[in-house]
Amino acid sequence: MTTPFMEQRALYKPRYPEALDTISSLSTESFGNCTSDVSEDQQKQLKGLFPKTYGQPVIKIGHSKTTTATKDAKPLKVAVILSGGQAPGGHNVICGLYEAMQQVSPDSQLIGFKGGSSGILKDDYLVVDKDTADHFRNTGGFNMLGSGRAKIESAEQFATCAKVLERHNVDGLVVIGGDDSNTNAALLAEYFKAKNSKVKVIGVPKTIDGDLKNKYVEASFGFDTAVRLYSELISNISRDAQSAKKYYHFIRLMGRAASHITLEAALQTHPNIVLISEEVELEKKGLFDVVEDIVQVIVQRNKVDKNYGIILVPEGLIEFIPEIKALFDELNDILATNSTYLATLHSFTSKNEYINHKLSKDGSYTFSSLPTDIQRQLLMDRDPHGNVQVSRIETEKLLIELVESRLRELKSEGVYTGDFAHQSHFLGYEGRCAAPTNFDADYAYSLGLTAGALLHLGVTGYMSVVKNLTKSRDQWQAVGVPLTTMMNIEQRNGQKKPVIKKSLVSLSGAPFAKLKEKRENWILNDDYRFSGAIQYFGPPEVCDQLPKSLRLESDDTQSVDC
Ligand code: FBP
Repeated sequence: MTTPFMEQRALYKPRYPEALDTISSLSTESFGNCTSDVSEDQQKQLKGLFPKTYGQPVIKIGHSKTTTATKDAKPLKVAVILSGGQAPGGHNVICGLYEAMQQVSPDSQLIGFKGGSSGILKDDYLVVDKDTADHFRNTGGFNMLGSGRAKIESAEQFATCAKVLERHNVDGLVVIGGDDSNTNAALLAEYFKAKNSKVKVIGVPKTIDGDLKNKYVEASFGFDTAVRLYSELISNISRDAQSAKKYYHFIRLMGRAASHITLEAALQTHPNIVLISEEVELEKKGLFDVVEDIVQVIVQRNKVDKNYGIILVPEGLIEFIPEIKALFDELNDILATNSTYLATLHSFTSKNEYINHKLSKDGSYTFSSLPTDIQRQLLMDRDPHGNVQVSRIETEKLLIELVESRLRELKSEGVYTGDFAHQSHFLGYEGRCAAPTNFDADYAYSLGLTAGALLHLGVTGYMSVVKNLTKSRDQWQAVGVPLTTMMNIEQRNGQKKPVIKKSLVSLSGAPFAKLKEKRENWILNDDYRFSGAIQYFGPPEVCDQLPKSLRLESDDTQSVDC
């Protein structure tokens, strides 16, 4: 069922770097040495784990003087998966990839496995052809193929994956995913190279969380659209708060461990309070310190007759509060090492008792001091990559409960005279499948073209990267970056594992500096900024905006209006 919006949006032609117009005659140049930021010891371990793919150069894709045109290039057969959480722009990556392959040869064939990597294991796929690409171009969602969080992990799964991909006779696999999915892509690339298989593996940086970025990757696609949508909703809630003057709105925002989404949304909307998990951790603030900070603002605002406000809370906050972080570390180990026994305990009370008995004295104290609902949420299964599912922990409600109880104390002491009424919100899923902004539509499409170019150039174990994102599209630069260069060794599910390093908010970076400069002014003055809805049609000033944090990281910070 189509709508006027869908019909018009389908006509949008994503913009991309000029060099990607003639993929069949591309060449690569080494783009300087590839340097890793991890310790020498970790680099040595990574080299041992990835003997075939570690240490490859970063490559720039373009037309050099030595370019050799390969007019009658061999058709490509490629498989693609969408992996992990939905992010606006996923379909455009597939359209870009499909169109890159068509440039190489009209006989190229793209197949998409359904439901993430489990689709490969089940050999469940569909053929992506021109009609499919035309139907899904510029649309949000991952519904063309579906997605999944399963991981290809055991020797048997690697072998099945190889069997399926080799039976389809594919030249390459493109994994569109976040840090964990791209880690899986690196492992697959190494596996295929070690067995001299022709299957090459390329990753594409996807996630609304914005935590898949580093010195080579400026942004992940999907972040811009999701934050813009959350910012519109926060702006609307701010207007409601300012009109009704009766509620404090505690708004938890998705983003997993990293607070990038919350930071960007704050720069776009100017809430009264914004919590940044990375700062809470650095300042070693306990749960009660965080609550006290909020309470102090509420007391101050009450003195000027403002008993309403907007508080932004990153969903990963709870993992950064020192006593809870320590509790998580203990819980993760207990849950991983006792999973078989725990599966036999069916009631929450019996699980709770067993775990409490295994926890250290401090761990048990922290755990017992939390409300039962939160305890229950902390014990929920980790995802297949060993991550705590923070989207399911209602931190905003925990904060409300503790703030309310502290304000009651202050009221009885006569320090606070207001009435604390509150609303809680969780903004997450509503942003993940929106139609991509122009920026995400163009960026994702360019990443797809780049992935196709990398496969045509015959490399493996690379991430498709587009650089110079704050410049005009003709200055965007397509690059291939070795996946192993982004890795470090971390503790996952009780074991040391190579994983792509998550990027957290840098407290010495320009976006956080801008927030610090501005946020004092937002506490008492209601400086709410109305960011408006995502605009798809109209003047470039509104349609072609970039994330403020991306601009602050790349451009002159004074030129960024926040
Ligand atoms: P990715 O890391 O896979 O991109 O997922 C992003 C995300 O939306 C997080 O912000 C959130 O914590 C998580 O997915 C929720 O996962 P699920 O979709 O499994 O509930």
